[in-house]
Amino acid sequence: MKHGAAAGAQPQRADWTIDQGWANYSAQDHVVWRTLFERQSALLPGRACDAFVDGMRRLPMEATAIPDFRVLNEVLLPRTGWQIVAVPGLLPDEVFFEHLAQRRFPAGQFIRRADQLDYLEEPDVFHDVFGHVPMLMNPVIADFVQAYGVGGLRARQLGVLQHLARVYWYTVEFGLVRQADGLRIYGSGIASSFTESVFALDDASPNRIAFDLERVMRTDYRIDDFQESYFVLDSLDDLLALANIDFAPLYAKVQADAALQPGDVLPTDRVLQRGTGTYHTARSAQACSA
Ligand code: HBI
Ligand code: FE
Repeated sequence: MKHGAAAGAQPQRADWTIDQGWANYSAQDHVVWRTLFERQSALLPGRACDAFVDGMRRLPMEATAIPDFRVLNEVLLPRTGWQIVAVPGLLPDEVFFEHLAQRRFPAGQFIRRADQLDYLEEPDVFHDVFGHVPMLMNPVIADFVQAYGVGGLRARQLGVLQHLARVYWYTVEFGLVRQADGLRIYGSGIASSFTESVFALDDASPNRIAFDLERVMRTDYRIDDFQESYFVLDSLDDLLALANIDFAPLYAKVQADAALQPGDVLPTDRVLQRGTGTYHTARSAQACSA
C-alpha cells in the first residue's frame, strides 16, 4: 500500500472529505463488496481476534451492499466517539493525522475492481470499512488510533514520522495478538486480505516476534507484499500503555540506530516463531529472474 496522497490529486474540501454518494455505487460495486465480504466472513472465524468479531457483530454491515457510512456512524459514534468520513484515496500526512486526532476515520469511498480482489494499491472501502471499522468499535483501539493521530501531528513536526508510521503498520495494519485459544489477527491490513489472513497465521515463512515498541520503531516494513515479520501483542490492552507514553525520548534513541530490515531477528527478540523466509526468498528470486 502506498503512502501519502496520489501526486497531483486536488481535494474538493480542505480536509479532503467527499460525500460517499452511496446511491452512486453501481451494481458491480456491490457485487465486488459481496464477494470480498463473503470470502473473508467464511475465512476469519478462528483467525480474527475476539475484538474484531465482537465489533463486527455490533455493526449493521452485511454482504448484500457496500455500507452507507451514515448508517454505520449511528452505531460507531455512540460506542467509541469515532465516525467514518469518505475520502477519495490516500491523504497527505497532516490531513490524515488531523482526522484521526479528531476521531474521524478517513475511509476510501471507492471499491476495487473485480480483477483486483487480491491486490490493492490504495485502501478502498473494503479495506477501510471491513478491516478497520470493527476494530474502532473496541475502546482500546479507538483510543490508540486517536493517540496515533495526535502523535503523528507531533512526530511530523519533529521529523520522525517514519518511526511512528512503523508502529501503526505493525499494529493497526498488521498486528497479531495472543489469545488463550491461539494467535489471532487484529491488524486491518491482514483482516481485509484473503491471502494474508492465511499467510500471517499459518505460513512457516514469516517471523512472529513479541511486540516491543522500540524494536518496532526501528523496523522497516513491506508495502508491496506480505510482511516478513509479524509482531504479537500479549493483549490489546498493551496498546493502552502505548497510547499514554511520551514517544519523544524514544525517537531520540531510535534516530541514532540504523533501521532494521523487515526480516531481521535480534538476539534480544522474544521470538514466538522464527520464520523460514522461504516465501520472500522465492519472491526475490522471481523478481531477479523476471
Ligand atoms: N498515511 N499519510 C497517510 N495517509 C493515509 O491516507 C493513510 C496513511 N496511513 C495508513 C492509511 N492511510 C490506511 O491505514 C487507511 O486504511 C486509513
Ligand atoms: Fe489501513
